[in-house]
Amino acid sequence: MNLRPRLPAALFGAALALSLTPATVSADTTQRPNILFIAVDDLRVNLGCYGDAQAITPNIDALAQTGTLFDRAYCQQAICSPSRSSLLTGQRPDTIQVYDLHTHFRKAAPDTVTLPEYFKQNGYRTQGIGKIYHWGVDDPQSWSVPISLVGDRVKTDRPRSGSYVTPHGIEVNEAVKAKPKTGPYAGYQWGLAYESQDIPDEEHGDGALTVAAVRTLGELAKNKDEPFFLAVGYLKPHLPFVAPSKYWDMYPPEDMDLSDFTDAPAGIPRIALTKSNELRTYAEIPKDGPLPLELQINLLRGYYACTSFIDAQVGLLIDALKKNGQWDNTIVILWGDHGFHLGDKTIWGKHTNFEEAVRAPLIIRTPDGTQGQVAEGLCEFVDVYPTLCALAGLDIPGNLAGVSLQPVMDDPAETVKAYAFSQYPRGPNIWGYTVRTDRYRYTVWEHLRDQIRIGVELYDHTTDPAETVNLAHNRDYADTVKELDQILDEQTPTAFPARQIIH
Ligand SMILES: [Ca+2]
Repeated sequence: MNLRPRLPAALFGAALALSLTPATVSADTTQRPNILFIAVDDLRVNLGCYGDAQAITPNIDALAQTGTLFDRAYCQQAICSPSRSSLLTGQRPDTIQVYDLHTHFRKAAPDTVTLPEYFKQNGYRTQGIGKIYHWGVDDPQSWSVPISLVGDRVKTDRPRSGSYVTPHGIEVNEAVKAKPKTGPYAGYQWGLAYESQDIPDEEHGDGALTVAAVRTLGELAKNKDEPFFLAVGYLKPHLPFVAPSKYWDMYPPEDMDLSDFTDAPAGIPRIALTKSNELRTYAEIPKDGPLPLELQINLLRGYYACTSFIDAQVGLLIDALKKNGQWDNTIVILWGDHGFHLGDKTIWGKHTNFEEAVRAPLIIRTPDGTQGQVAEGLCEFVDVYPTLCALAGLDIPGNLAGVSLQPVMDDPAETVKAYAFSQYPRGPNIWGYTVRTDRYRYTVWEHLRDQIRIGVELYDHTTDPAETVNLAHNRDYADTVKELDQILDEQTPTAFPARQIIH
């Protein structure tokens, strides 16, 4: 996949059409802008507006054409809860001490004022639908009303997604629920990793979230005295890759671009890789070793189908804003909580410090902002909190780790930071710390208890955007490694406040 920005000419037509849509202005234009905050689980930059030629994502592409696409936005840790907790508190993982899926940020930082909570304190009605915080670590004080995790479920007699008879003739949910010790599903935790059925969107979990979100936007439109911060969190394209068959039909297997199925980078420390363990908990996925090509093609199709499914949901949200007369007074932000490896470097999943895992989509549009611009400077997800404050005209709290991206939205040639930092653990005492500069990605893996450096990686993005060759031990780059090491150490107190510099 081409990782550089690409804005197809055809999209400019879409943008023009949008700009000519008759404006329906809110009754009270003096009030603060509303926020529609769309979180998408495990969404990498496999979007048309990010230059992915095989992605069919017209609605997100059109959204990007109404605002600013941040081409190099990085999460702070490539897994759900640490990334989300970081973005929603505006703090780095080391500050809130959230590195896993079950630790709540209020354990280490009880007095944190979260992004939605801050808006609530400033007169907003804050409401959540779907997956905003990770499951089980919701933050009730963030919301004006309790979050709705499942949306408006549709009653149906049809078999639900997951109730599925495999080619082996075994009903998957039953087989996996029983955790059979023998047979084809022995030891698996979940059902199938991918699935398609010819059923309406709203019979899926994400479709039900859209129904609830559209209903809620309609209700909010009746209360013009109170601005809203509505967070909608979609579950796909997170595993399992389940989407209605019409989205699968967009991606015939023979048309899939398989060029990203690559080997591990040359000269890499083993610890940088994963064994794709999350995927391997799903039925019919080999417990170890390489995946058969046909399976990988179906997984790829499934990921793209789920992405197009979510794209359609985003389109329905935008349609609702326009129909309700909210579009001209609503800031829309769309972000994926981290990236995802789709067979590149032999990996299926996240949980790494590579570009594919830490880079994720970030698109922000304001009603009066410049349309269709691409910001190529580095930014981090900790920047989202101060940015939304600035755009809504709220004071930026002084303790946040990030900076406002508003100057970039005013002039996309602006850059507000020289480095983007991410981190990933490989056990209680083993950490990978990574810094992205304009040109390089530099990563160190360190064993804190044993005080040893396990491995070092350097990738030159001017010649190797897919990070296929580790240059850390190449003599020609010795000075670069030294310089980046120094930057990492100098920035550690703010970038990784829990890191112990051991070399
Ligand atoms: Ca996620």
